[in-house]
Amino acid sequence: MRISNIKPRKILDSRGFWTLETTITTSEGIVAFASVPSGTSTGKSEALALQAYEAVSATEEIFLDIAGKEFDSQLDFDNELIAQDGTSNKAKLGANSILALSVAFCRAQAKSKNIPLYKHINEIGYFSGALALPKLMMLMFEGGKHGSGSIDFQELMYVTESVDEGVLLYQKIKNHLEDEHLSTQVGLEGAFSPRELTNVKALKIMSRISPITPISLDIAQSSRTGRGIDFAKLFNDHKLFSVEDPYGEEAWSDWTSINKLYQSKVMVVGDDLTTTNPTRIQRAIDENCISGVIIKPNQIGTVSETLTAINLAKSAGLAVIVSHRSGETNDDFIADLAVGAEANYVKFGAPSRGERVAKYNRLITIQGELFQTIA
Ligand code: 2PG
Ligand code: MG
Repeated sequence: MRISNIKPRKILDSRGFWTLETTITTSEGIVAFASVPSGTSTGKSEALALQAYEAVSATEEIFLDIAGKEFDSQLDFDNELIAQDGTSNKAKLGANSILALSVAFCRAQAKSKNIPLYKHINEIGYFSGALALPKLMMLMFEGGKHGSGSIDFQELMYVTESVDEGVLLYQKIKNHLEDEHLSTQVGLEGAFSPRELTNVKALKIMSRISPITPISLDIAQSSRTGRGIDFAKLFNDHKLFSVEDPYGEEAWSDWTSINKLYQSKVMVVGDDLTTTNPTRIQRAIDENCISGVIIKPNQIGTVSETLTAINLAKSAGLAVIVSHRSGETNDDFIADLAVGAEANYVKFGAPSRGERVAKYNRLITIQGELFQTIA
């Protein structure tokens, strides 16, 4: 595939910050686009994004090198971008400039093969071919850097089998808050963030509303200012399915301890620890730090490296959770990625803000295509 034209532009993300959208045109006349998200509680070892206006110039610079060149595969294309950048963390050309091109290329190839994007991802990642819908970690309450109240765990989620189930629970929580005259204000990812609630109170509401639905937490410890957490007490008092980023991003030995102690009971999930970076995921595997891993393409910067990270995680038996960022666009690529890469779970926020709903709605469309059903 050859790229004959590109058009990068600044667009807004869900927090009112500028981000990048890039449209490519291939010599076959295929047009494909991608826009990139960014985080609020970013891990220190994530690939670096440039300011949106700088990313526009960097994309134009990249084009000078790739224009008209033949690229046989995603890997071929991504390797060219990685080589042109030449840094270990995409600091020169920016993970945002590179990822927008990489995802647009992926879409263009799917279009050229005339197959759905998730199917194309399934093929280029050499996954098993058994396409299924992932389970959902659907966000109900949010705090820390994502909220504005006194909840300081970043995310409190229900693990549900379907969008239907998650949406029903979200509405039940909303009704409960209204009945209790608590605020239904939402945080960055559309979940409730009432000033009056604490971590424990929010957890209690979730257990009361649905005692049988498993609960997942993202502590986001590296971004937390609150006191250390007594995990023995937390796990004893609340039935938790998983806990993400329970310790700081460089506290490797603490991770090993908590994972060894609780791995039969609670899934320990790496996000800021692992940053979708195969080298860091390998270290987390070697040191037995985690049993699940968050996958965010913009943490590493190309589709190929994201697929490598997923395959590595799978080969070590880790659960794979494909995740959005707090600063999102309406791009729904991660829904196709999750299905195509046969992820176990997705984390797309609450079902209540356009940029989150875009991903859920794409999952519903894919579900319809795969199983001829409505969610
Ligand atoms: C996380 C993400 C998404 P952010 O920590 O898992 O919820 O947050 O995009 O702010 O890093
Ligand atoms: Mg996280």
